[in-house]
Amino acid sequence: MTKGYKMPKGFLWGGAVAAHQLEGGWDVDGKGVSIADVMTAGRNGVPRKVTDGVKEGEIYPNHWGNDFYHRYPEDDKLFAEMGFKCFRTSIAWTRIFPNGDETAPNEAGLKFYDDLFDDLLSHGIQPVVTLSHFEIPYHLVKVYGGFSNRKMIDFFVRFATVVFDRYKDKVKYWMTFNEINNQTAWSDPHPLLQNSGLQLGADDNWEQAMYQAAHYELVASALAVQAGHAINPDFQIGCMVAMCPIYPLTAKPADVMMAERAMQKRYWFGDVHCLGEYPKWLPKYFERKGFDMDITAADLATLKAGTVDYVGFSYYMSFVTKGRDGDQEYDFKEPDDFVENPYVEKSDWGWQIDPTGLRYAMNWMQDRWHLPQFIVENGFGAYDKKEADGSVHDDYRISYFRDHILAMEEAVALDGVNLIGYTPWGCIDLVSASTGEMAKRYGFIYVDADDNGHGSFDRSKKDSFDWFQQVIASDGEDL
Ligand code: P53
Repeated sequence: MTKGYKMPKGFLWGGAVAAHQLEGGWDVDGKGVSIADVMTAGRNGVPRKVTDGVKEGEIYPNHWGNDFYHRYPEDDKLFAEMGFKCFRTSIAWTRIFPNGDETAPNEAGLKFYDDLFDDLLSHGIQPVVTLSHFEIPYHLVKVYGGFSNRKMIDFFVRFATVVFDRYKDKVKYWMTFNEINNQTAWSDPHPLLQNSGLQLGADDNWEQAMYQAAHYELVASALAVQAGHAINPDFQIGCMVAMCPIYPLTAKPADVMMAERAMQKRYWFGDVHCLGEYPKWLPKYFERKGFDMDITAADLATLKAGTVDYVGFSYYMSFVTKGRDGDQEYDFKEPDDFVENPYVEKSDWGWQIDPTGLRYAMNWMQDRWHLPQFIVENGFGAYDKKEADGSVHDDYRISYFRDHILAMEEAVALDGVNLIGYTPWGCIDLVSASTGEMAKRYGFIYVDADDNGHGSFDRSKKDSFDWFQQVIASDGEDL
């Protein structure tokens, strides 16, 4: 057994999920169609497709998830058995506002989360809630162009206000936009669609569109923070960034400068959320690129008045980049400018495994943003093998968690980082966001379902279940 450091009293150990990846029940009780409901299944190395509405004959794994919508009482019991103090999920926007532009919410959707939160609370587990986690109403995508449209700010703030008000006595910790910075990377389909609901054509300037959509989201987030604090001053409302630190490949000055610019381009979202201001390099960059941005003086005042209470972040991996000979612009572009890290191993999906990167990132954020932090995702997607007796021997997952939790504890115990809690991703197996697979499993709890939604959906414990239970029981000392 590895000896870790005891985490402070009240530390929030738990687990994390997102509504669209586990609930299923995609069209029940008045729920509308979300962007996740029109994304087909992909595979390791094969991207998902987005269809124009729900089409006959296509496979949409988010339609069933792991059937949490119908099975959550059983799952909450297992979370309680593991010792969870909190459970991070999202509220599916389309359960509350099926199309997104209604003025009155859907009562059946609101009731579902009342029941879920009450059940969690009855086990002593506090809900931690993300407002927008890759599940924008599809109607807002089709009719308004998602967050390319300033009107989205009002729709989002209305949604936020309704749920803040409804759950003001049940939920204390909130986050506005999941992994708001994930959309800096180019891939197909572009994360701009999943994050912000933008469907781009071949001629569109995706980069300008990304900065504009992110700006509207940041304004929407700042307004939501203010609305939330007015409803309940005890609310803690955070941002959520995908933290993958980017290292220079060597000590060559051009490599170091490129890595600095890469960090700026990936984390300026956090600067705005936490400090309430755009960093100085960014208006210069817009000017040089000729981006014509809709950013008003009123917006800038809103950003300053709506800074977040804490930094929620995911940590899975780190990246590496290098400079280009003779290039003084350092226009880092993701993922083209990534190179392999010769010093670390990778998962089966090519995600670089780097526990020290977590400690490094926590120090970096503490020094830059000066706010409490909350690790709201961390984990290891792997192919699991269920044995004939039902057991799953996931020692690779235990080993990933042991190393990452130790690095997290060092950041707290040795470096003084102020950390609120730790919620491993996909604490129960669910549908992968990038590939739509069930086979990319993260859970301590196994769900008997395959990529096509076949199986009993029965739950069972993996070896990592008992291991994490002991970590929580010892407050992080027994790893
Ligand atoms: P999946 C990319 C890089 C880091 C985190 O991811 C990411 C992504 C996008 O997939 O997403 C977060 O399921 C996200 C979750 C997601 C989880 O990481 O692709 O917040 O919704 O499931 C793991 O293996």
